[in-house]
Amino acid sequence: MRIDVITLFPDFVEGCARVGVVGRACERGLIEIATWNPRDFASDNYRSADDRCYGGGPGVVMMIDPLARALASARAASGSSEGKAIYLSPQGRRLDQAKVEALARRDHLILLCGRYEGVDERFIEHAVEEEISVGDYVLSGGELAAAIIIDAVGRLQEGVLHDAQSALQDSFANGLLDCPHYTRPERHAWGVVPAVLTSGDHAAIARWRLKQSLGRTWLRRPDLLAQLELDDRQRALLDEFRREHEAKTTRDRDSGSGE
Ligand code: 4GO
Repeated sequence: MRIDVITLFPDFVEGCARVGVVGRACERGLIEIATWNPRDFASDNYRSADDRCYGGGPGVVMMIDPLARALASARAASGSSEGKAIYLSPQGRRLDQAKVEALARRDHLILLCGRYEGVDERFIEHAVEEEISVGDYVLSGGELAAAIIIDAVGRLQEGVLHDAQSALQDSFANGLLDCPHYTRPERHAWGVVPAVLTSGDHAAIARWRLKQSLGRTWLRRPDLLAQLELDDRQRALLDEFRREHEAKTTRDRDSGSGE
């Protein structure tokens, strides 16, 4: 996959793309990332890429032409003559794992990072295919949001993760939150690893993990659970989790009350 990023802070985006799993994927040529700085396409000696807001008020807006020229260069370099950009903004549709998976299947993305008050609306109308938000909060620029997309999409590329299984086990891959994980030591002052995980019984381990995933999703993200159609086995596992959870909270309440 190739990702072109239009940004006033190319060093930041390139730095993000150099670390960890995605960094290794870039080194191995599984992902190619290029940045385009609208300042390099300015028409004045000040390298201006922004100007004051029509209608008054504080702040500036990114101008159409430096952005349009940056986009044209990204298109030329990537051989996609009419590719539009994805604009990262709080006005966009909220990103989720299903959207990440859809983006990951494409072979080219152009990400547009705004700064200041954002981008001239006419650029969005003409050159943006869609707006995506990484969450309901405001950032000072789109670069961190772009880095989130690059990471989430990059790690799903064929051959990027050591173990193809690990993406399948992620939170959300099956619409559920991930189960708890443990490593050595087995016994610690802060607790003991659940015995099933050291039993060697793979079927029992898989069952325990699914039960924990269902239970955690029920406890923490009932909204996700409501979107799923659980099969009989999943329903039974969740019922088991709920009974155990109920019993434990009752025990904790009774022992904590001093009676
Ligand atoms: C994206 C960009 C938030 C998001 C941004 C988000 N804030 N929630 N800020 O994905 C235009 C100028 C948008 C600053 C940018």
